[in-house]
Amino acid sequence: MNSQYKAIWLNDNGDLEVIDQRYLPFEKKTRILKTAYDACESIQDMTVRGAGVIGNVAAFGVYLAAREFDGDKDQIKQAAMKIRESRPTAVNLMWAVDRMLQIVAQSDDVAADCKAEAIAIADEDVLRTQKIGEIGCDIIESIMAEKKINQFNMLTHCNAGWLAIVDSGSALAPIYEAQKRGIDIHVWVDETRPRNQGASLTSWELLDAGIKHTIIPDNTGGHLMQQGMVDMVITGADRVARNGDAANKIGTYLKALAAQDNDVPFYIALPISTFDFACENGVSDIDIEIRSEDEVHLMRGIDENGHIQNIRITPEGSHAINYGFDVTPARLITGLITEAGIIAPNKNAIGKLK
Ligand code: RUB
Repeated sequence: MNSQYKAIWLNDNGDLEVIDQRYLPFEKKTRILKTAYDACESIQDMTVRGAGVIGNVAAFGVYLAAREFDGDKDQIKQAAMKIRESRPTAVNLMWAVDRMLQIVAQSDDVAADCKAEAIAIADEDVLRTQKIGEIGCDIIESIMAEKKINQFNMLTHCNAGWLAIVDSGSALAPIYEAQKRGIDIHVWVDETRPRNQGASLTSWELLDAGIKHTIIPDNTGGHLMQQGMVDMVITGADRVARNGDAANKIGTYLKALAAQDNDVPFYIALPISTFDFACENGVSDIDIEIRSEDEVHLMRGIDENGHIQNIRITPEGSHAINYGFDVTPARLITGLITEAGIIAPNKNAIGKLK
C-alpha cells in the first residue's frame, strides 16, 4: 500500500496513518493511529468516515490491538468489540472486525497474521472498487448511447470516493473510470448537510482529479431532475439489506424519490461487504445513527485569516435532531452496482451473492 490516493496506509513505523478528513478541504493533515483506542476514536470523531474506510480502520485497529497486547487474545477481543461498536450503521465495520476475529481465534502469531489480513482487506477493496468503476461506467456509456448525448450529468450525495473506500471509491469509481475513458462528464455534488461531506470532500476529490463538478445545496436536485439536467444519480451505501433497501447518508431517500418521479436512473454502488445478509428489511431493521445536534447548529469553515472555525447558525435554545442516515426502499433503486455485476435490489438476486 502507498499513500497516494489512499485515505489510510501503514507508515514506516508500522503505525496506521490516515488522512484527517475533519480538516478537508482546507488542510491535508494526517493523523497517526498507534493503538486500538486511537482507531476507535478516529472512527467516532470522524477523522475517518465512509463505510469502506471505516471497515479498513477497524481491521487495522484489531492489528494495532494485537501489537499492543502482545498477542493476548482476550484483550484483543475486548478491544475489537469496542471498535465494532464505534458507529452503528455502516456494516463494513462489523464485517471487517468479525473477519479479523476469525484470524485472532485461529492464529499462533496474532500480530503478524492480523497485519496480513488487514492489508488483504484493503487490497481487496482496491480490486473491488476498480470493478465497480468499470461496471458503473458501462452503464454511463449505455445511457449516453440510448439518449444520444455527448455530455453526461451525474448527481451524487455525500462522499463515496477514495476518501470513503480505497482506492477509487464506490459511487465515484464509475466517474473516475469515465474520465479515464475520455467521457465528457460533469458531476452535481450535493453539499450533504449537516457535515457537508459533498461540499468539502467530494468536491475536493473531483477538483484534484480535474473532473468538472458543481456543488449544489441539498434541495436543488429535484429541480435539476425536473429540468432534464441529470442523466443518472449514484450514491454509495452503508448497509444494504437482503430485500435491497439501502441505508446511506441522510437525504439519499429524497433524491431517490425525485429520481423516480422524473425517470432518472438511480443506482447504488457498493462492495459486497456492504450487504447485511442477516437483515431482512432495511427500512424497519437498519440501525440509524443519531449524531450530536451540534453538527446541525454549528457550521465548520475557514475565516478570512485562514483559520478553521465553527460558527453557530441557529438560535441558542432551539433544538435540532441529527439522523446520520436514511433508508432508500428497494423499489426506488434501479440497480446495485457491485464487483460481481449489477444486482437487482431484491431478495432473490441478493441471496445468490452470499
Ligand atoms: C458516509 C456515507 C457514504 C457511504 C459510502 O457517511 O454515507 O455514502 O459510507 O460507502 P459518513 P463507501 O460520512 O457519515 O461516514 O465507503 O462504501 O463508498
